[in-house]
Formats: sequence, C-alpha cells, structure tokens
Amino acid sequence: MTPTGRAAWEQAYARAEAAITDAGVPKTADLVKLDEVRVRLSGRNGELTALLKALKDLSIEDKRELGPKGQALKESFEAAIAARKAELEDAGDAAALEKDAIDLTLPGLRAPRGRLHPLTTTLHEIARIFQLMGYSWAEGPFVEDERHNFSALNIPADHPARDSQDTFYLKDLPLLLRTHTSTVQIRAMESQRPPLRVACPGRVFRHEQIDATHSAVFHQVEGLVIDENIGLADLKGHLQTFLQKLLGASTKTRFRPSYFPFTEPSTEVDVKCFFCPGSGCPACKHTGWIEILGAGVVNPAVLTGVGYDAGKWSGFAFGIGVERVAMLLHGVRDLRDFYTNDLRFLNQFDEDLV
Ligand code: 2NL
Repeated sequence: MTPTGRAAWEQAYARAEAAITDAGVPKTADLVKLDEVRVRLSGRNGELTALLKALKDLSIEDKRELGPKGQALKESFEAAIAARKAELEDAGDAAALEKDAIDLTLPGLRAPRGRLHPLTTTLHEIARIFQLMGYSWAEGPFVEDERHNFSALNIPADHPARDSQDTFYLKDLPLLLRTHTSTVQIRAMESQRPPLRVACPGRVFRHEQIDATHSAVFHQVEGLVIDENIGLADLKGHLQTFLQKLLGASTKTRFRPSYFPFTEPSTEVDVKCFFCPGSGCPACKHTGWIEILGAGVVNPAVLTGVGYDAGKWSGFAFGIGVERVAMLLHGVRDLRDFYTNDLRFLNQFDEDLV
C-alpha cells in the first residue's frame, strides 16, 4: 500500500476526531439531538463508519496498526454517546419524580364520620339496661288490627283512644297504625307460655296536634313481666332499678295512682327533678318532679284474653317514651328537633351513649 493511502487515512482520522470534538456529546441537550449526532458520525453513512471501511485500502501492516486505532475511536465515541444518554435519562426521571412528588408527611384527609342519632343512643341505653335485668327484646308490625291494639288490652269499644281523632285507621281496611307497642306484648303472650319477661321497642303513631312535646310518630319501649306471685312490689323494684341505671344511682322515684284500662292498679312514675334541687324549674313545671313512665299490674282481663290462667299467673307492665327520655338526658326542649335532621342540632351529640 502507498504512503498516500496511509496519509489519507490519517487525515480522515484527524477529521473524524475533530468532528467528534465539534459534536460536543457531553453537552448535547436532549435525547433526540444526541441520536442525531450518533447517526451522523457512526451511522451507516457516518464519518467513523467510513473511516473503518477505508481500512480495506491499506497495507496489511497499516491495517494491523491503524485498525485498532480506528476501532478504539469509534468505541470511545459510542461510549460517550451511551454515557450522555444515561445522564439525560436519569435527569428526565429525576424531573418526573420531582414533578409527581408526594409529601408523605402531610396529614391525611379525614372522611367525615357519622354518628348515631340521639334517639338511637337513648334506645340502645334503655335496651342495655333491660338486657341486664333479664328481659328479652321483641318487635312487631306497625300496621295492626283493633284486637291487638285495643280489645286484647281491655280498651272498650267506646273508648276515646279508638276515635279516628286519636288513631290513624287505614282506608277501606279494618287496620290501623299501632298507638303503642303493647300490641307486640299481646303477640308475645299469644305465642309463648308464661313466665315471660320482655321489652318491646318501636315506632308508634297517634293522630295528635304537633307541638314541642307532641309528635304524631314517636318511639316507645314497653315492658311486660308475667310470673307466679308478681305484684306491685315487683313493679316498683324493677322500675326503681331501671330508672337508677338510666339516670343515676341517686335517682329518687315517686309512684302516683293513675288509670289505664289494661292495668289495675295503675301508676304514673315520677323522678325527682335532676335540673333543679327540688325548688322548681321549667323542666319539672315547678313541681320538683318529672313524669317519666306509666305502669301497672296487668288487668286479669288481659291475661284471660290471651288464654292465660289469671288465677295462677299475674304480672306488671309499663310504657316509656324514648323521645321524652332523650329530651331529659340531653336537655332538648323541642321534640321536633329530633326529626328535622338539622346537622347543627345532631352534631352536638357525642357518642357517649352507644
Ligand atoms: C304510658 C303508659 C303503659 C302498659 C303501658 C301494658 C301492656 C300489656 C298489658 C298491660 Cl300487654 N299493660 N302496657 C301498662 C301501663 C302503662 O304505658 O304512659 N306509656 C308512655
């Protein structure tokens, strides 16, 4: 091979080296430009590719000497391209991570938590106490017949409670919306043999003029105990225990005579006012006492009506209003506040009774 050939190749090598320096690989700004540089120099028609191809025109000795030199130039160029490519890719990843960064130390977004309605917590508390006292818990239908709501309870046909002024009757059907949960106790007695100790909670309906203390729909818990030799003393003991667990161990009770067709004798139970020291306030209507429930010894007519032997079995029963208890426990003055579902009202109740 002529020296001209070798000299020409060395000139081409020097130009390729200068082209590599000019290309400025370490400072190339982005991946697209970097690949353009790679194609321009070491692609199919690139200067470095041509340089290696031109080796074929050299003598065998020159090839041995210059071949590795040309190869090394191409490899160092491609290594520089690869290094810059890795750098740009890392920088891209870092930028993406920076942009999408999440601050794990920020406080979480708390989902607003619901709470139980004050009537629900009051009912739960009443249920808890009766469960403690050995009562079972029974529910029944809202729609009833006159027998379960009135006749079986010894409420006479001409009693004012039966009037459509006081009771909601269904149109064209001999049915009504129950006015108390005594209906559930009648059903319990119809389906079970004595002895019996049951509490019956539920919604009841009365055709009332609505005001701060009266609603057409409200909630009751009625209790019924049937056994041998059960009398007024048992009634007083159970209700005193119940009221002391509900309102506090120091609760004072007062039993006043009353009248219900389904009990004889009948009584209304007051608790000593826990808002004032007995001197009188609006809660006790200035009497020092608050009426809390009605009760009595089950009228034998009710027992014989469900087929119980009134000579052998006796019992007592009582009814308590859930709204009334909730109003007393929480100092609520208007019963309608329980039904309007105004969150400013409802959010005031802690889950202290669950
Ligand atoms: C009140 C009065 C009362 C009863 C409910 C009852 C049930 C049966 C038999 C006899 Cl099956 N009595 N229930 C007895 C006395 C009073 O409720 O003022 N409730 C708020």
